[in-house]
Amino acid sequence: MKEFKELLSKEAARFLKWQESVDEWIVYSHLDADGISSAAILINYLKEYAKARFRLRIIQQLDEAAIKEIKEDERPVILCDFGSGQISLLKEVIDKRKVLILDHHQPEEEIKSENLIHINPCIFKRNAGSIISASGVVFLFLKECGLDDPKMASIALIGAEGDGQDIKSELNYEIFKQSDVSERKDLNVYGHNLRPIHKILEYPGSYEIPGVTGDETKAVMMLNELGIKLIDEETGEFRTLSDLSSDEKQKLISGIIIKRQGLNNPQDIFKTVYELRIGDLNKTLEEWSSMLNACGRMDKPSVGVEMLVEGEEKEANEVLKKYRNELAKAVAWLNENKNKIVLTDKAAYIKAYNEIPYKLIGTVCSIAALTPLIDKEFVVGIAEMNENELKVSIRSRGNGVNVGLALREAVKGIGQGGGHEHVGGAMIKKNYEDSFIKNFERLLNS
Ligand SMILES: [Mn+2]
Repeated sequence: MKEFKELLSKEAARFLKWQESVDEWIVYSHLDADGISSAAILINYLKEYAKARFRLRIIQQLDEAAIKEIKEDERPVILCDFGSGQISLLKEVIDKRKVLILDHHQPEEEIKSENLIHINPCIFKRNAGSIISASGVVFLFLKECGLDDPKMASIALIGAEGDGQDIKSELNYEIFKQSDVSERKDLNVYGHNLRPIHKILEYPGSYEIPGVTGDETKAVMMLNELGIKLIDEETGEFRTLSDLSSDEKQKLISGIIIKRQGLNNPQDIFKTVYELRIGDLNKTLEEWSSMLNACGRMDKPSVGVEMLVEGEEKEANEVLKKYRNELAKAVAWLNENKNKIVLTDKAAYIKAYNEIPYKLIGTVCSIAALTPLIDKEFVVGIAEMNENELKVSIRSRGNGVNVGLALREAVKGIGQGGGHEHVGGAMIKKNYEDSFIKNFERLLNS
């Protein structure tokens, strides 16, 4: 990625020059974990290094409404985790004001302008969006502008985790080496610091504990047999994996492996766990990113930004609880309404409309794509955004079709959308649902 590095340093010089004449920016970022991490790094830079003022807006999509809002403003603009795919819609803004785009989605077209700085590794390498996050792009760019802070490198990796990326990819690993994130081999489960241990045994994730998986009572019994206490006597709360002493941890690991004897790879229960401490909070990157994601989806992105900046989690934990309830409701709805899933050769269309909040439909599709619930290569969710528009989310299990590109093509003229190889999102006008499905099906089968 030599060309990308050259772009970073060349454009950093221009951005520093811009700062001499700008004292207030408007910043737009995406409301997922990557977008919120991007925003946290960027506003830290604007405050501490550029000494500039800003107004921050965190939104689900850079749609027409958002672009209209940008057009009506007069301040120069910074866009994170979107913008590359909407450059043609931003032409008018770029003609008049300075625009900085820090993104990792497939660019739509390239515009050359004195008013535009466009930082995106996909300009040089297709699908680079899966080897570095927007927060990683923000970090690497601002580093060239003088940012020097391991905490910001760490936050960039929360974004990478949120976008499902490999922390060992070339660019992410470079950021990792500058961060405070630690790595260790540990149990391959989600929620080392977040979930009660018996819940982890009940749903360990990618492997099975025969006789225990799926059965909460058996999970509790297993802990009893191993002599591991379920509840912390002092606080009265459920203990998490990170509360275990190393002796207890060892007992638990052997207990799991013993129960897995007879399976092909009984020892196959480990992975690299990345952990980050901010203030008094110690969490895995997965946990940080799911908390940010919850804050975004529940319309409380600023709670997420504050958690990262202040290392304070009380409010974020409440948001996470509410989010999990909402999500459980949505998944329950899907289970009870399988008859509303329209199946084609390759895809399943979940027509949820107003039964699932549109901000949750993408997550519901991810869950559906990860479970045996839906057995198709492409899971497409459709939910109501407002009176006139539908939100479309797509997840694929991996095959030759690039979801982001196919989706962009399928909504041409009837909406807007894009994404990455396996993940896509769009909004379309309500009356055009059928033509979207027809277009998408044609692309899947061509
Ligand atoms: Mn992203």
